[in-house]
Amino acid sequence: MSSSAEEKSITPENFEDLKTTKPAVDSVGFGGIFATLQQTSKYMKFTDAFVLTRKMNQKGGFDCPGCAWPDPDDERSSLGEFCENGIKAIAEEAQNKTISAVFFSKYSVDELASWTDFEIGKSGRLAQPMFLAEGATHYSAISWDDAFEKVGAHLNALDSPDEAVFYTSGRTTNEAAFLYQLFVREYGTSNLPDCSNMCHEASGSALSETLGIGKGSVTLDDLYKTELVLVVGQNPGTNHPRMLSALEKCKYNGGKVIAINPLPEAGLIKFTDPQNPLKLLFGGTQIADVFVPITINGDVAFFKAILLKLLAEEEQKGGVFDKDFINEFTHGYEAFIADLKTYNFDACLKASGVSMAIFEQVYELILNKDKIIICWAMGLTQHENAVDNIREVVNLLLLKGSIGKEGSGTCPVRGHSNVQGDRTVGIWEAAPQAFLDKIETKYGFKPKTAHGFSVIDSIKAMYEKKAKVFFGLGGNFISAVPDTVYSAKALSNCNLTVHVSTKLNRSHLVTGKEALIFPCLGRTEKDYQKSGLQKQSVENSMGVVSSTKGVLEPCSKDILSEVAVVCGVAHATLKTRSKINWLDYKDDYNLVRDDIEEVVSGFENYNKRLENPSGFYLPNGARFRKFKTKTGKANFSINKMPKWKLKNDELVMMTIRSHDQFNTTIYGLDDRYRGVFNERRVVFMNREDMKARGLAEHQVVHLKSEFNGVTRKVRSFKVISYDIPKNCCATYFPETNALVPLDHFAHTAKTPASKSIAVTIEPV
Ligand SMILES: Nc1nc2c(c(=O)[nH]1)N[C@H]1C(S)=C(S)[C@@H](COP(=O)(O)OP(=O)(O)OC[C@H]3O[C@@H](n4cnc5c(=O)[nH]c(N)nc54)[C@H](O)[C@@H]3O)O[C@H]1N2
Ligand SMILES: Nc1nc2c(c(=O)[nH]1)N[C@H]1C(S)=C(S)[C@@H](COP(=O)(O)OP(=O)(O)OC[C@H]3O[C@@H](n4cnc5c(=O)[nH]c(N)nc54)[C@H](O)[C@@H]3O)O[C@H]1N2
Ligand SMILES: [Mo]
Repeated sequence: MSSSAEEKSITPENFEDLKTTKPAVDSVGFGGIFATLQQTSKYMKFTDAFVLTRKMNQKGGFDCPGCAWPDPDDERSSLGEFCENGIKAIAEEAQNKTISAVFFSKYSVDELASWTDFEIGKSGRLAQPMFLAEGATHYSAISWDDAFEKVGAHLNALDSPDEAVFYTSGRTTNEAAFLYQLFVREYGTSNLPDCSNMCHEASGSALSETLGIGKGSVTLDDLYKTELVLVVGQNPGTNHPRMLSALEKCKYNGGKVIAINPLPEAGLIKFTDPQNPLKLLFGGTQIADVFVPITINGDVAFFKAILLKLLAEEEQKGGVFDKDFINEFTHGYEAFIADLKTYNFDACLKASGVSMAIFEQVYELILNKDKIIICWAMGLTQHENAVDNIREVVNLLLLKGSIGKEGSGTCPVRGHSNVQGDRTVGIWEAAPQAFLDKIETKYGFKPKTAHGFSVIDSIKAMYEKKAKVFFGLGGNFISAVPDTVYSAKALSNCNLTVHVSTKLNRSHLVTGKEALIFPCLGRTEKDYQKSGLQKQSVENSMGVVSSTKGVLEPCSKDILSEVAVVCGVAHATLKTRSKINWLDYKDDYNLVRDDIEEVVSGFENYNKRLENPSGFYLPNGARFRKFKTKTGKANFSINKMPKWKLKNDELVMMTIRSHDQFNTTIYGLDDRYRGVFNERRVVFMNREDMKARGLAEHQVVHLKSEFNGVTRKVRSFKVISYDIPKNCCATYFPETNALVPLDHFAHTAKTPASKSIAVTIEPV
């Protein structure tokens, strides 16, 4: 008997050999350089490693497939604009091992699913298209043409195009993403869920409503010139290491930094630039001037406390709020102030878990600065009240007039390297009508206007057998989504699951009745097509579009670019009923960019401007105080305090990234900055909470969550005592995703609440 999809979706429960030390206070430095060398020498050819590090994030080189942090517009380090975790990302992609039919005939799907995610990832690059027939135990080889026909046959057999789901992960380039959504819309559905639904969707919702653009407003230059940066719910030392160089530059120019986080993350406390030899010898920069150890999901309460104190000062002495800005550019001030006055300062501060002494330091800085930037990531977006978190951040910036002027504004720090670009070019289950109209004008078919499925809706639809084909362009759906066991059942209900991937992952093992793996080129590889070597383009977290061009030879002759895969699937599915010559695009990507220029605003002269080595900025109204909201102004908003309470002995759990992973890709088993080595099945707890439960260091426990009467459980985690506020705990994503209830998500944005899960700890 083969194991069930539910069994295969869960990571193995066995332990490695956990070692813990005191967490680091310093980030990068020699430790980072050592880790980088280790990573490249273990998994890559030395010559490849050399070529890659020289070309990474260089003008005319390739865009790092890691995070979306921008490159400096002007000077770039001649050593390569890279970081330890960028090197890990490319080492993972440019592995010197490949896997093809021989590998898949040796290992059954069941056996592969019994491996850890770390082992699965290290098996090598996918090198050949593979097919899993109904009832088969092993994948077998299939030709590209047969595979495309199979997808087409399945899609064309559905009763309605809405029975198919087309997921995108944020590494996909603008060119591939644009063609993909175009195909999906011509096929007839708007079911385009993407990783953004689980990531910064709440930022998009909150910012569109309040400032008229779902993206951040600042540039890198603003960060250098600001007086004060708040880094809220973000761990840049691990997830956006190059951001630390920008913060360091800001500090050098006299700026101050406040870090608001339940954990004293190493990079935020002290940073040593790996590209500056003197700093390496003489110690790094103290980054955070104030560290605020907030309770998980205490941010609305904390910001309300700040807003109340600012209001009191404004009413007593005046001169605190930027009244000229508020009068000219904003809407809803009076209603916002009236609502704010209904809150009590002491109650807000208490709910935030922050001491009066620390509060006052933060308050003084905010009171006395006029150029403020607020940066945030998943610590704000993955809560039920995520949209409120971000709208409250905007309220603060609006009161201070700190938007649309130099050194001020919003900075949601995006995750995947092109997640922002994918949305810009149309990967959106809820695309605006104006965009759909442009598609209709250009291509002569009417795209579906009703909104499609987000990630959460897609899982429900598959579970209820309303969706029967799942297609993933990149990503690792089963490990990334909430409620693993329920979601595995949902995927296994499908007739066909297809993944376009560079590397093997758990989603290839938790399949529909039939499954396909389409191996594709990665960012680092050369993309040869009929018209010659192709470049592609991406948009970073600050709205700069630039080109990316691989430098290594492809890992196999039998893999295709994502663009070629999309064209192949579109051609095989739509055949003569299409109004588009799909196969032309793959021969020359300039044609795709010409189309994007016609359909998406801001891309005038796309091909020409892409020749600029630094790329070009997309239009951004908020940056210039042009707010394209319903009121035509920047909107104040009214946000409630989160209501939910912990029961009995529950703790609130956040699922976070270790230093050795990129989302579901596990680079290694260490979390160096947090002093955790050789194990991922851990739960970080406050010492008092451990004591109250009689738990010893490294004791083995199970974790349980209860939501709306449903109990979910994950087994075998070791307790680590840590500097985390009382009643809070932390585990790594994706091992505990099975505890995240599918129906616990951010209002408006539907982002799973992966950072506020009520759990109980059960000693084994
Ligand atoms: N190396 C590496 N780089 C990456 C990624 C990766 O996995 N590895 N992932 C990429 C992606 S897709 C993304 S979205 C980003 C993610 O980047 P981050 O958002 O930095 O990633 P997380 O580990 O989820 O960290 C969230 C941080 O928020 C804090 N936090 C949790 N809950 C709260 C809260 O309620 N309030 C506050 N104030 N803080 C809270 C946590 O302690 C943690 O420091 O990174 C991108 N870059
Ligand atoms: N509990 C919990 N869950 C979370 C989160 C959390 O913090 N906590 N974070 C959420 C967030 S922020 C995100 S963004 C999602 C991430 O969700 P996803 O984007 O779906 O997951 P990744 O792990 O980034 O995807 C990794 C896979 O992408 C494939 N891949 C890598 N590079 C390429 C490429 O260039 N092309 C193609 N076609 N494939 C490629 C590889 O096969 C690899 O196995 O997870 C979300 N899930
Ligand atoms: Mo993300």
